[in-house]
Amino acid sequence: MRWLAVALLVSCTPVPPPAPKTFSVRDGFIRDPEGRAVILRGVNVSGKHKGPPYFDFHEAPDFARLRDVWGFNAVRFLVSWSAIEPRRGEYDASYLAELKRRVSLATGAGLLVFIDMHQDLYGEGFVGANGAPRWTCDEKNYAAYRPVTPWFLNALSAQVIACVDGFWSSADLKSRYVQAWRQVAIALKDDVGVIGVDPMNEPPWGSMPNDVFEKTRLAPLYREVLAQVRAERPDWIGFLEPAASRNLGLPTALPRFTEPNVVYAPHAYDPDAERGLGFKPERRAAILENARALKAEADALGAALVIGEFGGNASHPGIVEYMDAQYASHGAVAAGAMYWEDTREDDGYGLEQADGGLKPALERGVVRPFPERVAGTPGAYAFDDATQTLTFSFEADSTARGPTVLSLPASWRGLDVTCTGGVWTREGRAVVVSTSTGASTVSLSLRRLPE
Ligand code: IDC
Repeated sequence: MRWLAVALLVSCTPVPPPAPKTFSVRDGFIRDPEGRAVILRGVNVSGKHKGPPYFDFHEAPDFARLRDVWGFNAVRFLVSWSAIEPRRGEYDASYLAELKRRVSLATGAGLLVFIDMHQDLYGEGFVGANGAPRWTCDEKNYAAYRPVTPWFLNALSAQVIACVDGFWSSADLKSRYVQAWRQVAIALKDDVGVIGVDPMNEPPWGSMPNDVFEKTRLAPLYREVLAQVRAERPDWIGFLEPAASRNLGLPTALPRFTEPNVVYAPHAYDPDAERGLGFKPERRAAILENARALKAEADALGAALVIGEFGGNASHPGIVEYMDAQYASHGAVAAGAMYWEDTREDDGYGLEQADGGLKPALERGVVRPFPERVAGTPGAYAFDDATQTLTFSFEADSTARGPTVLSLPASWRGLDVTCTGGVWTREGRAVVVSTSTGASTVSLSLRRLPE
């Protein structure tokens, strides 16, 4: 009898609830289904995505190269409201089908994808601009527009501001926008490699003070977009940007969201480099300081931090130092970061030359090893270009299932590894670290051996 009672007791012990099979955000990091922290490093897949034909060159081998040769694990994939709803109330089914196909090529290559609804300078009606469809604003604004260079100064144009204000004060247009997002969610809902949405690129604040705008206009729109897409995919993470004013150094006033699974996804550029002046090495400290400020803002929001855009023109002076400073700034706060952009152009931000080869300066500055899955709480990661050494430490967490994984570019062959607190093995391109229960701090140093 006693044995039976014990057996019953054992068999009645409640089974712990199954871990979510999806990605989520907890304790300042994106978490994979195994509970490991995920650091996203990758590229913006953009280029021709901003205007017709709304896609660039990427087919399966191009996504495979990003993952298997350069070692990235993520893509910020650009879509355009103009492409989705070219005429009011009419969705372009062939665009949405091609979107599904292209995204499936990226996720099929092992990349995690989040979707960015892009806009620069309101929309397509303005020469050189992209985003909102032409029908969303009065033609007289487009006709009166006189563009200046560099492109971003056109945000001050009276006509652009008129259209921006028109959008934010129109319940009807905002509703069309969130319904366009719903179409994206319907198209991509079965793709498990799509992990979230970036509701609006660099939201323009128009004539309202930027902090009032973030609280009264932007945050409510984010909530509506999240509600719409989560009706299709409850697990999708919100990669939420501050107003574009953050690029001018103005801290965000976004409120903390009650919705779960939020990533703070600002952009980080050096203002002088953006104006085409190249990068001055003495600006490194400012880049590092800015990432620390962004991390503090993410913490205040209860969010993880992913820098949704950083990048530079490889033909301008100081590009290696610029990208090295960027990498150092991301590593110091264990943030994810997405290079702007993977397109093909000789004079521009494109990672690839017009003929398709990787630009050597960007290979040096951007194509670097990083910790991609961490069974615990990531500490800082850093890369020393002179000695070709990655250093990284983390606090192991025995509740995380699965090992810690560091992603290396395929060009990293010979390797010298020092590891304390764990046991490492090499598996193809990756270094895989397992931790015995009890070990808390794990420290790693990976040095690339000369060929
Ligand atoms: C840039 C492109 C450039 C294009 C311009 C306007 O690199 O070829 O002419 O947009 O469409 C951003 C924007 C992103 C910019 C990028 C680099 O989100 O669209 O791309 N940038 O300037 N914000 C700050 C920098």
